This record gives sequence, C-alpha cells and structure tokens, in this order.
Amino acid sequence: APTISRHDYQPYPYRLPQVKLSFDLDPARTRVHAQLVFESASAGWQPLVLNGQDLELESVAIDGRPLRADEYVLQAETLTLHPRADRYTVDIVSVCKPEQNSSLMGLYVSGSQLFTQCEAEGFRRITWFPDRPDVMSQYQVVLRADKQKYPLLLSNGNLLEQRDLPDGRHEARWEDPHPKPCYLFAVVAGDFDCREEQARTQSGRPALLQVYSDRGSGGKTLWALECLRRSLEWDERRFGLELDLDRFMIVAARDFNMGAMENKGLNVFNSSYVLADKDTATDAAYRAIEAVIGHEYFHNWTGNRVTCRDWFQLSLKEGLTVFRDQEFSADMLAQGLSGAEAASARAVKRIDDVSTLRIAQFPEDAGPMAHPIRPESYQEIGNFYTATVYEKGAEVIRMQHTLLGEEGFRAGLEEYFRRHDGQAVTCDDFVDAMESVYVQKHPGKNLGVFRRWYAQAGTPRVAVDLRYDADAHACAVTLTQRCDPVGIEKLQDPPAEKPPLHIPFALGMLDRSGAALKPELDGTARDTVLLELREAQQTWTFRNVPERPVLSLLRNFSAPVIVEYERPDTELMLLAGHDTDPFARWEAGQELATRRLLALVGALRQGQDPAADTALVETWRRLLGDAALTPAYKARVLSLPAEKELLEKTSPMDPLGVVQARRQLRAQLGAALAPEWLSAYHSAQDAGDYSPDPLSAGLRSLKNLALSMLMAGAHPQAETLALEQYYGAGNMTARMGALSALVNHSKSPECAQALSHFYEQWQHDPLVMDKWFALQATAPGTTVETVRALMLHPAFSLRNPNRARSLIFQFCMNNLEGVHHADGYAFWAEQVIALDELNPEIAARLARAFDNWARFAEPQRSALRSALQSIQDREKLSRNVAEIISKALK
Ligand code: HT7
Ligand code: ZN
Repeated sequence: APTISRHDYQPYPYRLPQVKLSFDLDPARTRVHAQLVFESASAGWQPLVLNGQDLELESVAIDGRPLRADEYVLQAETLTLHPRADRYTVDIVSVCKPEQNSSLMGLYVSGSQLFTQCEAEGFRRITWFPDRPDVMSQYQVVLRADKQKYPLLLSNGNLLEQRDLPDGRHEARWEDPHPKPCYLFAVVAGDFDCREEQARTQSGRPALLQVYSDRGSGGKTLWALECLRRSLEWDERRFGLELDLDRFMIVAARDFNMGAMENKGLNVFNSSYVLADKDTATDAAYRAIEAVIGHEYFHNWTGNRVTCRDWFQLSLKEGLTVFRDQEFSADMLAQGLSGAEAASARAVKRIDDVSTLRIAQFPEDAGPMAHPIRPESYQEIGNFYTATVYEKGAEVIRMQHTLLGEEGFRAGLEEYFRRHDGQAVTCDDFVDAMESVYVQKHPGKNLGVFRRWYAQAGTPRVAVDLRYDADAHACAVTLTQRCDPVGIEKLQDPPAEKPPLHIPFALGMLDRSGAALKPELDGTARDTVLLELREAQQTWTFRNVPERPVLSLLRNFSAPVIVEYERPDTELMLLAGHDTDPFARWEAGQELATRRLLALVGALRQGQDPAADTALVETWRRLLGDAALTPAYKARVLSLPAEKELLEKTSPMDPLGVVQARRQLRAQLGAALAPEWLSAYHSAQDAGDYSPDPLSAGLRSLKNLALSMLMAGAHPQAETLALEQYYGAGNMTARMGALSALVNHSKSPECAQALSHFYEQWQHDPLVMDKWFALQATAPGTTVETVRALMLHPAFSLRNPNRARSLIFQFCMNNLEGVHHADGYAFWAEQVIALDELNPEIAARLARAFDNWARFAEPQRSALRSALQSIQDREKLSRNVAEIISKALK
C-alpha cells in the first residue's frame, strides 16, 4: 500500500459549498443521489478526483448533462471527471450495500437499524466525494425508507419536513446550517426509544437534547441525558463555549468500532457508553459514559467548529478534546469540594489517566508503531487513532495548560476560535494561538522548543541529581533529559537527531519528618515550583533549605516523561505517607511496590526465595489506617501496579514472572493485613439507594478491593463474604466486584455456580454478557481451549466488536498467563486473520497485541515471530492489518 506523507499535503483545487444528498434507504441496496456544487479554487481547470469504495455507479452528470462512459475515468477507488467551468454542478447516482458491509464504516446495518460511520474515510463508501477534512460544505439531506421498519429518519442539523410517501414509505428532510467536512456527516434510521429534555444555553437559546436507544432500553438512558446536560453547562462555565444547534442528538448503536462519534448534532455512540442502570452498569461504566458523552459533546467546538486540515493533524482535535474530557471528569469528581479534598478528588482522575497512559501509550512509544502525536506518514489512517494521538496528545495540551495557567489557557483557546472558527487548520495554528498568550507572560521567550513535542516520538527520560550545601542552606537540582531512538528511528544510520524538549517539571520538597518545605527560587518561596526544562541539562539552585530535602518529583505528572532518580526505600515510604501532592504521594507508593515486584520477578527467575520485606507491608498498613484519605483515593493508593505496567519494566519481558510476582505479593499483603482489610471491608458501606456519585462509588471500590485482597490472602471468611455480597448485591458494582473476586481466586463449585447464576440472570442483556465473557477470558486458568469453547457459545459473535473485544481481545491482551505460549500466539494469529475478513479496523487493533515481540526471551520471541509471519504470509490482507504487521516485522 502507498505511504502518505504529511509533507505532501496539497490544498484541494475546488471548493464545495453545497451538498445535496438523497437516500433511498434499503439494507440490501441503498441508492444515493449526490448533487455537488463545485467552485474552482485554483487557476486553470483541474481534473476533479473523487473518492469511492465498494460503490456501484449508476450515472454521472455535469450541469444536468449525463456523461458518456468515455467522459470520466472510473478506477477501483476514484472517479475522475474533467469539468470545463469555474462553477458547475455534478450529479452522481450510486448504490451501496449496507447488509454486506461488515466493516461498520460507511452505511451499515446493526440489528434492524441503519447507521453511518464516516470518520476517517467512510464517507467514500456512501457516495463518490472529495473525502478529506479540508473540504467543508453545507448539507441538505433527504431520507426515504419503509415507514414501519424505519419510523425514525435522522441526519445532522434541523428537521425541516417529514411526510408520507406511497407504498408504505416516508421521507424526512434535514438541513445542517453549519459547514462541515464529510467525516462529520451522519444518517441513522430505525425504531428507537427516545428520552429528551429541553435545555437553555447561557445566552438563553432553547436546545432540545435527545438520547435514542433500542426499543425497550429507554429506561437506561437517564444517566446519559444527565451527562449531556452537564457537558453543556460545563463547557459554558469553564470555557465560555455554547451549543450552536437547536437540537443535539445521541444515538446508541450495538455494533460500533470505537467508543463514539461526534457527527455534527447527531452523535452516534457504542451502546456501552450510553446505557446504564444500577442493575447492569458498574460505577466504572457510569464514569466512562460521563467521559465519552463529554468528549463527543466537547468536539462540537474542538473538532467540528474548528476541524483538521488533514488527518496528520488528528491530535489537534483528539488530544485537545481528551484533555477537555479529562478536566470535565475531574471537575465532576471535585464538585462541591474545596482545598485538599478537591485536590484529592481530582487526583483520583489524574491517577487513572496516567495509568492508562503508562499501560497503553508508553509501550506504543517504545515499539514498532511509535510515532509523534502528529505522525509524519501512514498507510492507513484508521491505524492512527492511537493512544499516542489521543492520550499523549492530551498530555501535550495539558503541558500548555500548565505553562499558561488556567486563565492563560482559556485566553489562548479564545484566541484560537477568534482566528479559526469555521476553518480546517493545523496543530501549529493551535500552538500559535497559545503562544500569543505565552509571550505576554514570558517576555523574550516562546513555544519554539515546545513545538518539538508534536514532531518527536518516544518517551523522554529526565534524570534528577540533587546536591545539598549544608553551610549555605542551599540545594542544586540538575535535570538531564534524553530521548532514545524508537521504532524506525532505530534503523536509521546515522541515528535521528532528537533535540531537547520543553518540559514543565513540577517539584516540591519535604523535610525528614515529612513536613512540606517551601524552597526559595529567584526570591520566591513556594510549595510547588514549576521548572521549565528547555535544554539537555539545566541546574536550579534553591535557597533557604534547612536540611537535605526529600524531593517530590513531577508533581501531578506535569509532563509525559519517565523520571530517573536513585533514592532509598525510606524516602519513598516518607513520600507515600506525607506528600501534600496527592498524585506524587500515590506515585511514591507505586514505586515502592514496583521495586518489590521486580525483585520478586528476579528472584522467581533465579528459582530463589525472595528475602522477606516489611517496608511495603508497613506502608500499606499505614495507608489503610489513614482516616484522612478518601475511600476512592485509598483504593488507588492500595492497588498494585498493573501487570502490563510491570511487564514494560522487565527485560527481557517476563510475562509469567510478572503474573506470579504480583499474585504472590497480593497474597502476602492480603494475609499480613487481613484484620485491616476486613475492617475496611465492613466500614466501607454505602448506605441507601444506589447512586453513582463519587463518594458512594469510592466506598464501593475500596470495599471490592478489600474483598479481593482477602480472597488473595485466603482469609477463611473471604469466600463466604464474596458469595453473600454476590447474591445480596443491590447493584452491578457490588455484584461484579464479588463475582470477579470469586472467579479470580477460587475454583470452588460455589464460584462456578455464581458464574452460571450470572449468566441465567443477564443472558438477555448484551452489555452484561460482555462482562461475563471478559471475566472468563481474563480468569486464571483460562486457556486457548476455554476461549474456543466460549466462542461456540450461542451468544458469541465475531461480527459484534464489543463481543470480540470482551472475549478475544481480553484473552490475547490481558491474560498474560493464558496467551504467552505457542498455542496462544497461533490462536491470536488465527483470530486476526478471521477478523480481517469481516472488519479490518478491529482486526488491526488485535494485530497490535504483540507489537513488543522482539523484547521477549526465547522461546516466546521466535514463536511470536512465526505467528506474525503467518499473518504476513496470507495472500489477502487489509491495508490496516498489513501496515501493522509489516511494521512489527521490520
Ligand atoms: N472521532 C471519533 C473517531 C472514530 C472513529 C475512527 C475510525 C473508525 C471508527 C471511528 N469511530 C469513531 C471518536 C472520537 O475520538 O471522538
Ligand atoms: Zn474524539
């Protein structure tokens, strides 16, 4: 497949101010008539090249005159016309086949409904069109369909008219007043429940908010509608951004490739990010729904009003919108709180986001798919909806927020909209707007070095050195940064140059009793100092430091880097007990646990019995007993680093060692602190009716953690408690907490019974069945045979992405013990190939499971290589999978 390079961007030679589309919707054959008004945007008459995929062309005309076959060139994926005018109208009639479209891109069938998905390049599966984000048009849409099967016909913007037609069909006319790129176009047709409310924007305009879901599921959309209303209010309050539509619709789809899609005024969601009630959704699902509804709603400004010039700029909208949804969620957690309480509530969100970054993005940035947040090239853009573009992209926006402060960032965003509202722009345009504010606050400085974050791949490392001068009561902190070659950079000779980045590094100091110090820099004393590292190495000298300080580093994770600092365990214990920065406090505990776990991995590898360790047990005991910590924060602080985070730190990678070490340490902590866990379990009772509010959810998460630690420590009462909690649960969080504690730690017949009971009770709810499959896919003892047996279950289907993710992805990506054998790798390769026939986007995501194969020891390394090779040897691979596998094998 050809490689597309960022530097090859050329503006489109035409404007397309107006698009009229009319659809005769039919799952077998949908006929689309597109009427497109083109205006020349460059000198001379240029060929008009339109994109198309899996379409049947019926007719094409220019200014009403039908073209003969020799007047256009029809190739596999393009239609080229040769117009001879500065302004002309093209009429194209074509047919697509939604029923045969299992890719879930373009127009497709889900259940008995019809949906479109156009981002990134799905519109070309609907009609021939300039399918690129810098072509923005106003859309008028007519939808015709059988009225009984498709009583609801939705598209973007405002409904102008609806009327009945002969033969039981009907018609709806929609008009979107806002010019948009075609990737934001949407159509939905079917029979739905609808929950709605009338809202008022801050300037007093009425707006109708609607949530559509499958018939019979309308009882589960209360939370989604509430989240949508809160998203509207939050964007007005925090950024002054108001809804620009009379009507904002969300539709839940059962079959969906990603989380959701921000089509203008008609967001389509994976039903897992819409439907929730206390009996079927966990607290985590409630929070995820809030985040995704916020995210798609916030795109209305950051992505839709100002969009991307080309797909290399994807992080312009995604990084910024992830940052905005992270802040929204953090503000929702801290609502009604102030001071240290608010900081601790926000830290819970920060901890979760940083954990995601470390688990998903750090490995990506060290592997064969490493790319800057603004990639330089791609073969298939669908492969670049990555943790790097999204999560690291959000960190790059967050650093700009940190450098500018809340007010400065808001001013920068206002400037961005002043300059670019209604345009398709670049990441550079965004930084230009932010820089216009930065230079006012920092005369003589700019964001020139900062821009390198957009161009450079790899996770930088920052080494810290501390020199204390007892006589002068001064200490010097030296930061040294480096970023090793990653991905294809490793193959370059001479190695690629990686100049220093602009890294905001937040630092605090504690004395040996744990009290906060206020170090003085440039005459000002502060709890937290923000150092702006711009060079390879810089030193800062702090005054008024009465003793050699304990450093609290990279507070609130102020930059997406890895910190290197040698220090004794005692310092980490002190920070875990006293740091006033709740993020850094959590981090200290995690570092302590990581050290212990890696020592265990090493000892297991040598066949040794590791030396006993009390430091971690004592730290955990103190944290468990600390009444000042909120339950939600405590649950994070007392959880061990994830297996995948640890795996990244082993060399060669040792998946089985990591699983065993983590299991041993959990057993040790569970047993040694049994009375404390039991008391935490009993005191963390959330009283009364279920509510997903942060306080009650925090209590439930601490309670579930305590239960699983008691199970891990084989406490004699644990299984009884778990069974009681399972059968007596009043909500899904308690029920799932108990069931997973059982499935992960017990092989008793009662545990198997509970799992069957769960199936009997929830077999008709697809989202709950996803949890049932996922739980078994990741359970200890699950093998390829277990998964194959589950694939034969009548409820399993490879065509539904949620189901494929819950069983196959969960096993291949999150069951390290189950998959890391030759037969696990062969199973993975087989499933990548099977999925590729149906849905290349989903197949390509599974194909990335072993990007890191070269970092394993033998025999895993060779077995993984042959599994990858077996995929590459296939005659017919999608562009999506082919790109992933060829990069992995380079
Ligand atoms: N902007 C949306 C991206 C998306 C997508 C991309 C490729 C294939 C299918 C897709 N569905 C949604 C999601 C978002 O970031 O909001
Ligand atoms: Zn997005």
